[in-house]
Amino acid sequence: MTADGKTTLTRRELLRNSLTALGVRLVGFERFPSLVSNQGSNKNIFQGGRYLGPVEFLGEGRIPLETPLGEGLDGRLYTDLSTVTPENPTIPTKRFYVRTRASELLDVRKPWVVKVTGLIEKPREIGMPELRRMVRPAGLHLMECSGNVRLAHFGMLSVADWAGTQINEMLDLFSMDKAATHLLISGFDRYPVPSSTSVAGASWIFTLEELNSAKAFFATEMNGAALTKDHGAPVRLVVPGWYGCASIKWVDQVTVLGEGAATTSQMREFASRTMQQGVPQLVKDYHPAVIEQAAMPIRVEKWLVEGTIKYRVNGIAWGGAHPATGLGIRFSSEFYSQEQFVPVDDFEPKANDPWTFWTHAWTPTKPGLYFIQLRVNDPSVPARRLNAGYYVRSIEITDI
Ligand SMILES: Nc1nc2c(c(=O)[nH]1)N[C@H]1C(S)=C(S)[C@@H](COP(=O)(O)O)O[C@H]1N2
Ligand SMILES: [Mo]
Repeated sequence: MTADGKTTLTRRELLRNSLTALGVRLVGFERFPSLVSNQGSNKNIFQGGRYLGPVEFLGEGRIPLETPLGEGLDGRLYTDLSTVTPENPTIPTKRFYVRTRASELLDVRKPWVVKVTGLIEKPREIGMPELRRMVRPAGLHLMECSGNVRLAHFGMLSVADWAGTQINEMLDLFSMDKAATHLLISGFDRYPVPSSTSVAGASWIFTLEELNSAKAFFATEMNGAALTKDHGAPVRLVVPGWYGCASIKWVDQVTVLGEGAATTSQMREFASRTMQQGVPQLVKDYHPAVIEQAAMPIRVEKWLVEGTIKYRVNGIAWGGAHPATGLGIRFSSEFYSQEQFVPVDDFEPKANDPWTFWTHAWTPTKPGLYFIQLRVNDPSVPARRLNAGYYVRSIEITDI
């Protein structure tokens, strides 16, 4: 397709064809093992061993990673999670996943304002200088698209170091009616070309309590610099612990609402992906779009240790409301398996947001195809996606 140098495909066609036509980008894996710290029970297993190379995950498509693809609502950039290490837990902005790229209709030359209306005493517009005066560091937060799929190597998951204005602080500027219970947060979402897969119009309705307990904020900076266009410049919502679909970009309107509101088109579009019952028509029937406890491997390394081949599985855990007490892992030759889970060697959960890193040493007894699945040891922890096998990844072991 590109061999003759005459690329006539549009970016969107490229995205459509990329499953079959494009190769997977190669990464310099060699530099990672030395960076990974050895803690816990299998502490020194790999010390003095020789790193032989990575084992690629199978059946995850050939979409190029960390390359902007497509335009507008169909625009994507998938993060390469295999390069993430505990020493560098944030994803640089140009590698942070993108779901929906900035619209060509977005006019960033005229001063941006956020219109605040609804059940408040004096509706008015807030300009960026006023918003920026309240900006404070917000720390590291993870964002995951509810449509984060295996065919894109689960690359719609990233962590950045954010700064912004806490929603609460902004609301303090207003005197609210007694009936005020919810906020409708809307962003610019008009595109020159309609999307084949997504609905235009981006807004989400939260209870004031949900925004408060999540410590939601209007971000103006990520990783120490102003937001980029594709990530929602000049201002976007970030709701820590919730799926990305609630983190509205290009925020231009905040409406204070009372009880009884109907769900927005964005909420209905993402109903199944955020695990709602059917498509709720009313906000009161819509569950918070929170990320439940999840975990997956991100890099499998092959090592030679004292004459034997060993594998080191590196992974992440994220989501959920409380740090998990333990993680189990299993390597099975079938997707649906009776195989028992064994405790992950090195897992010290510190937080649910952002991600926690774990490693596990594994010595397979026979070559073949393996499905790697994780689970939390405590069955009372909600983990529907994890338990349904959503994040199962497979590899082929040829050397033992
Ligand atoms: N205005 C607007 N905001 C939006 C979207 C959109 O299409 N339009 N997509 C949402 C979805 S589905 C996700 S996962 C996040 C992605 O944010 P990112 O592209 O900065 O990673 O933005 C959210 N905010
Ligand atoms: Mo998303």
